[in-house]
Amino acid sequence: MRKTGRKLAAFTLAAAMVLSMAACGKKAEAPVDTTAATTAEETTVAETEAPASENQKADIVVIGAGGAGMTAAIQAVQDGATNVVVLEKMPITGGNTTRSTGGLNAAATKYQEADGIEDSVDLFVEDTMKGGKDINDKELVTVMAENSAEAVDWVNEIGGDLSVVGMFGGASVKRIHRPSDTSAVGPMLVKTLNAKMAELNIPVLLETTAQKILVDADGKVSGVTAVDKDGKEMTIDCTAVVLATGGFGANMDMVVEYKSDLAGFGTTNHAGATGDGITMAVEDGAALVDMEQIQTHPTVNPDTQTMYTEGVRGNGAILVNKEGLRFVNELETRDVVSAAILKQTDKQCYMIFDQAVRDSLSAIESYVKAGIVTEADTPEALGEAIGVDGDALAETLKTYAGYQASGTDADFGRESMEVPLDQPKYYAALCAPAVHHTMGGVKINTSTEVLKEDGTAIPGLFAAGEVTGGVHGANRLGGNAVTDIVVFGRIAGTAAEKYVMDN
Ligand code: MEZ
Repeated sequence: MRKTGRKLAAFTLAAAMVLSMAACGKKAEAPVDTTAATTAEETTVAETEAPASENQKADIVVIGAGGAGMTAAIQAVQDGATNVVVLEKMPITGGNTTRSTGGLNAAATKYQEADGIEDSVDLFVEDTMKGGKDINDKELVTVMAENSAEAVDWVNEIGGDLSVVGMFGGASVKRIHRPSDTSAVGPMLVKTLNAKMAELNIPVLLETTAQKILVDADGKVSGVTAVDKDGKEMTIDCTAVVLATGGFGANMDMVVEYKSDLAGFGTTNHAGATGDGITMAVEDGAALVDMEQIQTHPTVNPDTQTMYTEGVRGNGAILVNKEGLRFVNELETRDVVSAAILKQTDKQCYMIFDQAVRDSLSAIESYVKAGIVTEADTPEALGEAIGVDGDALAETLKTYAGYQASGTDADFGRESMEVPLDQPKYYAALCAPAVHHTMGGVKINTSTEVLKEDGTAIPGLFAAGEVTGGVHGANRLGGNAVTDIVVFGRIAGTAAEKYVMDN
């Protein structure tokens, strides 16, 4: 049974009122039941008459307005939830999803079928387990793979655009789904989720940092305390919480605490990825899993920390060291490629591609615009421009073109070689590995319930996305983060709404 029984608009307007009154230095007041309220004016009157209190009420509080949190909130409302509020500590929504480029991995989709790509849930599970060195929670991986095709459809149904299928590291077949214009997936997804949140009137309190998930004497979730940008504290009583605060890839102290050899590395993460949700869940007894499993992305500009999407390699680019030589199968998993780069001169390498690759992926235009790609008319001139032996680079490209023509990479066994890399212009981008994804986090079951060390669930607490651990094991495959946030975000929204109805 729904406890608060208010229309969604009640929280939206009341919440806005809390913020504006806090800004005026007035004491916040509890929203009264404004089911009948249809205008801001009526709600304002009702609020003014309500007894003074710091408390707000919601059925579900989602902590974190990244991809997982917004997906959970939308799904909960699509399932019938009427009083959902989302808290976001940053001034904008999106979290790390905003920075996501490559796409969403999904198996057995209509888009793969249209391209004649044979894939299956089993193969997706197998690739993900292999990429994760088999320490992944196979049940979670299976649920992710089983729901991946529907995740693509759901994103498209709510106004998104995932229809082009490409190749990524660690995948046996083309499986990563990206926008039809081959642009970065993250901005498209965040824009889509923002628009759906607005259409469904789901309130987001920006610059509002959750501090504690409250539990009652029976250990059930009962609310969330939070603080807004002016330092005003609030408590939101609620029945369920969806934790979707992301990982800790921007918290270098925490990264180094769990994996000391990453000291001094850069990060691809947005500033808000500091692991607060993990700390909050632990305070309530949540178990953690795989915390020391932290992934570096191999192709990150060492000066700007801009990530060059793996899609550039998937569409044909190779990696060469400062001697102009290839040194790895560029489509190996990220742990393997990162480790290989760290063995090269200066622990850096160059990603090399040609005009055909540039034309195949519009995400590349942003790197060119940012001035972090060097171009030249010939391989020799490119080498000279980046301080690499031009003859060696030209020889490497000639050899690679031969491998591409024969279909056999005699040096490193790369299977997908999309293009011969012989179309001027030629391009080079300096790369080094940087912290990218924290695979560890809060332990969940396949219903996204947060689990304690004894395996029992914390009633009313659900989690989805990078705040959780177990899905990706020791190494996440590129494209699986977006699958994770959409699949488990949706499951969390549904589970939280059901929990509210049952409690
Ligand atoms: O999943 C990712 O991290 C991803 C797709 C990154 C990228 O290289 O684009």
